[in-house]
Amino acid sequence: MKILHTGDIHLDSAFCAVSSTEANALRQHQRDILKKIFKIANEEACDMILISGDLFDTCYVTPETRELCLSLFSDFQKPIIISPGNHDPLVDGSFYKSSLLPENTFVFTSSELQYFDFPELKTTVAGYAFTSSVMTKSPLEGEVAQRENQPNLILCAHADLDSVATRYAPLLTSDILRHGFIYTALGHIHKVPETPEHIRYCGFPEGRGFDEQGDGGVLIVSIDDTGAVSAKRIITSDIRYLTEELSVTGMSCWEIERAVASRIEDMSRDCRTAIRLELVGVLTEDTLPDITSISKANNEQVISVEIINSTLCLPSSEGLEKDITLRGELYRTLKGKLMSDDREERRTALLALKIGLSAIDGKDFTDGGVL
Ligand SMILES: [Mn+2]
Repeated sequence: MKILHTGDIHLDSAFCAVSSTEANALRQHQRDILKKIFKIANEEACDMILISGDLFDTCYVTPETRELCLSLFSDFQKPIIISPGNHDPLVDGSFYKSSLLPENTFVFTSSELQYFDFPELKTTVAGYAFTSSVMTKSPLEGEVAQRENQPNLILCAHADLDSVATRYAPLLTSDILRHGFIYTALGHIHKVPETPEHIRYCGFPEGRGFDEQGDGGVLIVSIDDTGAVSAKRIITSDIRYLTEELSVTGMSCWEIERAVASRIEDMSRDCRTAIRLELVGVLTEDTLPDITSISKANNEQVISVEIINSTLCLPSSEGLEKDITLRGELYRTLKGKLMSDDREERRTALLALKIGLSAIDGKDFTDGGVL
């Protein structure tokens, strides 16, 4: 048996950061990704689709998205099982309560564990629904229900795995194992974490911003007659967001421009990519790169380039190291944090140093790009 496992699609996202025309185009693109997911399910000859929550971004679903879902669901003909998530909980007026849902669509309706049986597939899918935007209790707590003719038992759930204090369904791995699920299809955590085998987050099918980095995809899960499970990921995204750091220590202005251009080329090689590149390292003042000229990439694969200059750019850090005045003392005090592995700490320390040196020199640090 083959299953397509997806979730966290967030159809009809608001896309507040862009104009309403662009936001409409992005919402249409999300619908195209959904079509692609169903096309993959057909091409892979999947016997069912599991949607582990957050199919929609909110409880409000646009008429276009509603129509598309209804037609894709009914055309698929085989079972589609949905666990409403914290973004699209099962509430009054929800799409999931629509009387128009096709017969092959099975939506969990309770915050307690429920089961849908598919005898022809020798499979039972367990799950639950978020019935509001929070769920503080795990539906897997307590006794394990004794069920006859135990078939392949699968869990489809929107949950925050092994996160005890979460407000988003605190499932425990130990409870999942106790219930004996042969595969657990999870949604909610968009950046796919390390999990035990056969307990998998599907991740997003396409990133919507720099908080959803990299390629998006779905999982194709195969279960053989002995109950052995294997999963492969198929990329579904047409575009992606990527953030990388580039160390430019000791480089000349020209070398930096060349390194940036080459990195942009690498980052956008396989896919249309929105790029955020953070320059780090130590430079001397006369090699400060011209950020405006190097951000202009002439490459169709590149959607956008944002260069963040986090370099430590000093007249001479060596000079400051030995400086016996307040300038040197400030540098030495901040040095540990300037070289820290933590990006935020480094950035804050650099800003503190720039402001401090400007202040000591009697310069206006609110101008000239310092703040
Ligand atoms: Mn969620």
